[in-house]
Amino acid sequence: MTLAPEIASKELKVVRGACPHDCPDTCAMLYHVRDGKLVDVQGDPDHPMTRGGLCVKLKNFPAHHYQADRLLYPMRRTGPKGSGQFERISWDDALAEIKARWTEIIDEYGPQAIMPHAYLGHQGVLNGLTSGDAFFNRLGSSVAEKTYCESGSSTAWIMTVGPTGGLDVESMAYSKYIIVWGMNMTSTNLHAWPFVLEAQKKGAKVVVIDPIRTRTARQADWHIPIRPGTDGALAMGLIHEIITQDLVDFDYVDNYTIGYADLAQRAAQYPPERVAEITGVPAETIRTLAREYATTQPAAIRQGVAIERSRGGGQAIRAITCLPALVGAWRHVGGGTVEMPIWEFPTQFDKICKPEWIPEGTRVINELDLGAALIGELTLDPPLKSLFVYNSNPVSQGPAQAKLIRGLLREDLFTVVSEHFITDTARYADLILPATMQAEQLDIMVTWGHLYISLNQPAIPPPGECVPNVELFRRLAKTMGFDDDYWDRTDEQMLMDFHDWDAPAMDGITWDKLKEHGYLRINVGAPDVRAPHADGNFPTPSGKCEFKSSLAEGGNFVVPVWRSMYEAMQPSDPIDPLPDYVPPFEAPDSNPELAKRYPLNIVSPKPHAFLNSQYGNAQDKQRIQGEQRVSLHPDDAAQRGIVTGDLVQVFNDRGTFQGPAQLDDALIPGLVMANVGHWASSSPGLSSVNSITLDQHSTLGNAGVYSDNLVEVAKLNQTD
Ligand SMILES: Nc1nc2c(c(=O)[nH]1)N[C@H]1C(S)=C(S)[C@@H](COP(=O)(O)OP(=O)(O)OC[C@H]3O[C@@H](n4cnc5c(=O)[nH]c(N)nc54)[C@H](O)[C@@H]3O)O[C@H]1N2
Ligand SMILES: Nc1nc2c(c(=O)[nH]1)N[C@H]1C(S)=C(S)[C@@H](COP(=O)(O)OP(=O)(O)OC[C@H]3O[C@@H](n4cnc5c(=O)[nH]c(N)nc54)[C@H](O)[C@@H]3O)O[C@H]1N2
Ligand SMILES: [Mo]
Repeated sequence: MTLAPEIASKELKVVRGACPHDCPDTCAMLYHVRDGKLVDVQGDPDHPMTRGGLCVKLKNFPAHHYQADRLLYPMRRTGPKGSGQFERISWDDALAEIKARWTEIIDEYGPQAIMPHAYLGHQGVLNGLTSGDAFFNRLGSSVAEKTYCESGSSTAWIMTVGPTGGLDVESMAYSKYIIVWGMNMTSTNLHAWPFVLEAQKKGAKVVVIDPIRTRTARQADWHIPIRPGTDGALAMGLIHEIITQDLVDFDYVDNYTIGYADLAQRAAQYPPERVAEITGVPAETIRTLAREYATTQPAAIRQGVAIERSRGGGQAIRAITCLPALVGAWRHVGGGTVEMPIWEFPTQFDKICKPEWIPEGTRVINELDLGAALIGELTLDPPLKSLFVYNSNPVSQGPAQAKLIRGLLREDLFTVVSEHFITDTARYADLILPATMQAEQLDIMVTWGHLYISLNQPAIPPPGECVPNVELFRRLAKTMGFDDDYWDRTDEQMLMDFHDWDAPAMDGITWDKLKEHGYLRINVGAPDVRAPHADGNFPTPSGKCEFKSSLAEGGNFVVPVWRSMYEAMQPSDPIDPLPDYVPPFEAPDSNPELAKRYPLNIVSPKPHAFLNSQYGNAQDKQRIQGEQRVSLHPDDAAQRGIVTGDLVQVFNDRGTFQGPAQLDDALIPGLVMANVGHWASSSPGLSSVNSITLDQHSTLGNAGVYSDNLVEVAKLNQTD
C-alpha cells in the first residue's frame, strides 16, 4: 500500500502477532504500524516453520483490515431476508433487541429454541471455535456439535493411538519415505512442505495419494490416483500386503500394540486385486507401495483432513493410523504419522468453555444438520426460533445449501450474525454485529499443525464499533443479566487460565517470555530427537497402539476437535472396533442406481488463494483464484460435448451451481472438482458448490461428507 507522506515519516512500530486462520501452519507474524495504521505484515524470519514467508492469502493482510466493505457498526435488516439490505444501528439498540427477542422466545419455548453456530473463522482461545460456549452454556441454549472438520480424523486417531501429537512435521526432514495422503500440502500446509523437500533432497521418496495430480502431487516422486472415499480399502490392502509379504515388525507389534490377530483376519479380506477394483489403484502399485513403505525407514505419513470427508473416512484413518505400528516406523525420528499435534498442548478448555453450565438433559444439534433442523426435517421440540452465527459461514461451508437457505428465510427465525463482511450467511441475518480482525485484538492461537504456542498482540485500535468475540459475549452476558465472576476476567487472565502452566510441556515457558518472543515451542523434544512412540507409550486405555479399539465398546462418539471441549457428545450407534473399508454413500460402485442419473463423483477441496470462504470477496485474491470453475476429465467432458470455457451446470437432487468448465487430465475419469469458498452471491446462478452436498455424517465422529457426492454436469446455453 502507498503511504501518505505524513504517515510514512512517522516512526515504525513492530508488534508480534500470529495468523488467525484455520490452517495447520499458524504463522508468526510481525505487524508494522505507523501512526496507528497497519502498513505491512511480514512472516517472522526466526520462526522455524514460518521462516519469514507468508502464504498468498496473507499477502496484503493490512488491506484486509481496511477493505471498503468491511462491517464497522451493528446493522439491522431493512429489506426482505436475504436481500442484503441493512441500516446502521447502535450497540445499545442491537443488544436491547436481542434481549427482547430472546426473552420472548425463552418465555414461550425455553432457551433450547436458541442455537449458536460457530466454526473456525478465527482460531484463537478467546475469539475462536469455543468463544461463545460459556455464554450459550449459561443461557441453556441447544448445544451445537461442531464437526465441520477433523472430528472424523480425531475420533479415529484417538481410538487408535490416543491423544498424542504423533510425528512432528518438522521431523519429516529426517524421513526416508513420505506419504502425503489426501492433502494438498503446497496449498494447505505450505510451511511444512520445506521439511518434505529437505528429506527429498537427501534422497527420500515422496508419494502423494490423491484423486487429482495436484500442485503437490506434481512435486512428488510418485502420484497414486485413487477414487475418493476409498482410502479405507487401500489402507486395508496395504495392511494385507505388509502381512503377506512378511514385513511386519513383530517385536514392535508384540510389545506395543493390541489386536494384531483380529486386524490380520480383517485385512485378509483385502487382497490387492479386490482393493484395485474398489480404489482404481492397480494391484501391483499396492504391492510395491506396501513393500517400499515397510522397508524404507523412517517412513512418515502426513494425513490430510480430506480423507475424512466420506462415509467411511474415519475408518480409513483408523486403518492408516495402524500402519506405522505394524512396520515399527514409530521407532525412528521422522517415522510415524501426523494427524494434528494439538493433543500435545496442556490446554484447559473447560476453564474457557464452562461445560458444567450446560443444564442437564440439554439437547445436542449437529451443525451439519442445521438446514434440516431449520426446515423441520429433524423433529425438534422446541423448534429452533433463533440462531446466533459467529466465526462461521454455513451457507458457503455447510452441506445442503438449499435447505439451509430455506430455513434462514423463515420469517419467524431471529438470526444474529457476528461478522467482518456481509457474507452469504450474513445476508440472511436480522441483526449483524461487527467483529474485530487479528491486528486489533489479543489472543493465543490454538495450533494444530506444529508445536509452538503462538501469541497475537494487538497492533492497532479496532475501527468503528468492532469488538472481539470475547468482548461480544461479555456484552451479551451483561445484557442477559449474568453476574458470574467469569465475566469479570480480563483477556489476559483468561489466557493465563487456558494452559496448565505446571505441565512438563510448559517447562521454560512464561507469559512474559511469550509476550517478548511471540511464539515458544512446547517442551516435547526437539524435531531431530523426537520419537514419541519409539517405546510404545501410547496414551490409549491399554497404553498401546490399539488395532482393536477398546474405546469402540462404548458406541459411536465424537472426540471434540479441541481437546477437552466437553463430553456432551453422547455415544450412539455401535461401532466396529476394527478398521475397515466402509463404502461411500454415493459412488458408482456403492450406489449404482443413483449413478445412473448422477454418474460423476465430485470433490471440493480448499481454494489456494482463499481460506475457506474468507478472502472470497477480495479482488486481489479473486484475481489469483479465478472464478468458480468446474474441472473435469477430458473424456467426461467429451461425452457431454463440453469444452474448456463453456458455462456448465453441476447438479443432483439437492441443488445446482454453475461455472466455466475446465478440462483437466490431472483428474481421474469420473471425477469433478470445484473448489469450496467462492461466494454464492457473486457466482453465476447465485449458488456455490455446497448446493450439491449431502448432509449425512461419516460413521466415525459425525464428520461432513464433502467428498461423497454424485452429480451430473451439463452444458448451459449461454442464454439460460
Ligand atoms: N489455501 C488454503 N489453505 C487451507 C485452507 C483453505 O481454505 N485454503 N483451509 C484449511 C483447512 S480448514 C483445512 S481442514 C485444511 C485441509 O487441507 P487438506 O487436508 O489438504 O484438504 P483439501 O484441500 O480439502 O483436500 C486435499 C486433497 O485431498 C483430495 N481428496 C479429496 N477427497 C479425497 C479422498 O476421499 N481421498 C483422498 N486420498 N484424497 C481426497 C483432494 O483432491 C485434494 O487435492 O486446509 C487448511 N489450509
Ligand atoms: N464443500 C466443502 N465444504 C467444506 C469443506 C470442504 O472441503 N468442502 N471444508 C470444511 C472445513 S474443513 C471447514 S474447517 C469448514 C470451515 O467453515 P467456516 O469456519 O464457516 O469457514 P470460513 O469460510 O472460514 O468462515 C468463517 C467466517 O468467520 C468470519 N470470521 C473470521 N474471524 C472472525 C472473528 O474474529 N469473529 C467473527 N465473529 N467472525 C469471524 C469470517 O469472516 C468468515 O465469514 O468448512 C467445511 N466445508
Ligand atoms: Mo477445516
